[in-house]
Amino acid sequence: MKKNNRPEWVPETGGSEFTTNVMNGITSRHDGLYEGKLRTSPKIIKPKLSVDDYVNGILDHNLSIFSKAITLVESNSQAHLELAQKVIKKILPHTGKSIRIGITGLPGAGKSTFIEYFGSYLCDLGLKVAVLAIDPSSKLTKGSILGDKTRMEKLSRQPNAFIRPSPSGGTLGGVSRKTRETILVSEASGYDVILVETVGIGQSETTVRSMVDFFLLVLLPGAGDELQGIKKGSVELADALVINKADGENIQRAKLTASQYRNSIHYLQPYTEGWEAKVLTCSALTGYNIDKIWELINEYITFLKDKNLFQKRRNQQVLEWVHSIIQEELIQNFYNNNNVKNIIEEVEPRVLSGDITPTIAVSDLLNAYYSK
Ligand SMILES: Nc1nc2c(ncn2[C@@H]2O[C@H](COP(=O)(O)OP(=O)(O)OP(=O)(O)O)[C@@H](O)[C@H]2O)c(=O)[nH]1
Ligand SMILES: [Mg+2]
Repeated sequence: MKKNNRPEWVPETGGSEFTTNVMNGITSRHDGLYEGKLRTSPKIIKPKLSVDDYVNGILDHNLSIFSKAITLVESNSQAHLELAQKVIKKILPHTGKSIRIGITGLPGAGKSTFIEYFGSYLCDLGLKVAVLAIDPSSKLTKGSILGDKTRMEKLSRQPNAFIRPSPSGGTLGGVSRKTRETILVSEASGYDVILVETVGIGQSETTVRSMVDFFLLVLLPGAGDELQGIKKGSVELADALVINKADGENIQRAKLTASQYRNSIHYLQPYTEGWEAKVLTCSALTGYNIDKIWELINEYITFLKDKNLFQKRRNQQVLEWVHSIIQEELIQNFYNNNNVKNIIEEVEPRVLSGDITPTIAVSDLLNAYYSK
């Protein structure tokens, strides 16, 4: 320490215990204010990533860029949407290599717990696993599905796992676009298995079915369809049913439930021609039969590939997606149209009072829509 930079009260013989230093003063004006140019703190400008930065980061498995790419895909801003589309177009040749699995079932059936065990099992096999969710109720419940990553504490600690809660906001179509594109980004970044969780109520089930290869319905032991609130339609969408919570006192009940489902499935139209949905019992708590479920999925994928159905179905799904976007956009455009907005409130009561028929009402509304 320079001697002349020490306060005057430091003794001549003072050692390093007197660490206080004196800074040189500044030249000031008569009012005490600094005369020179004030130094402002440097602006922190986050460099914007280019399309190629995103693409290279995704392909190089750069986790930070990968996460940014997902955020980009999930953004609702038009500028981000355009950038995201450019990125997706470039990564497309590197997508499609994963196995996409949908998991559905009523709240409390144990989907998240199942994914936690199953996902960890796959990671232990050396696979990279991405867990996504579609939760149409998330606007109300602030994301019940995967809203809380602690439900998947073990899996979220796995370096080979990536967990993303349901994107929030927007229509189901918007949410499904984000999830589909997140699947593509995950695949390009080397994820081998994609698990998409959804609740077994409403449209979201059909939506998830249309973006996965394999669809698993998680059920509880002991209760029949009616008690479980499961619609026949949900069972018909599934490639396999698992009766979860087959542990402790529930083992026998789970077996019985499984055999009941096996019997009733014969009468249903299989979702995949030639593949009758398989029924297994499992426990997401003890891990019982988790390995069998993975075996079954592989058997199913082999079946699809042998019949040349794997790529055929994926192609169909892409085209269905295109058409569903068109439908959604057109409907939105129709209801946002000012001419339609102007007359719809008069038209509706006239239909109800019998003044005009529904067909005439539609024709009036469409004429309003098409008139300049
Ligand atoms: N005994 C037993 N309990 C289980 C099993 N799987 C899940 N549970 C319990 O069931 C409860 C619900 O599990 P979740 O995994 O949150 O169910 P979920 O289907 O994801 O529910 P939502 O996300 O709300 O639709 C939790 O308390 C779990 O600990 C199981 O195999 N055996
Ligand atoms: Mg859950």
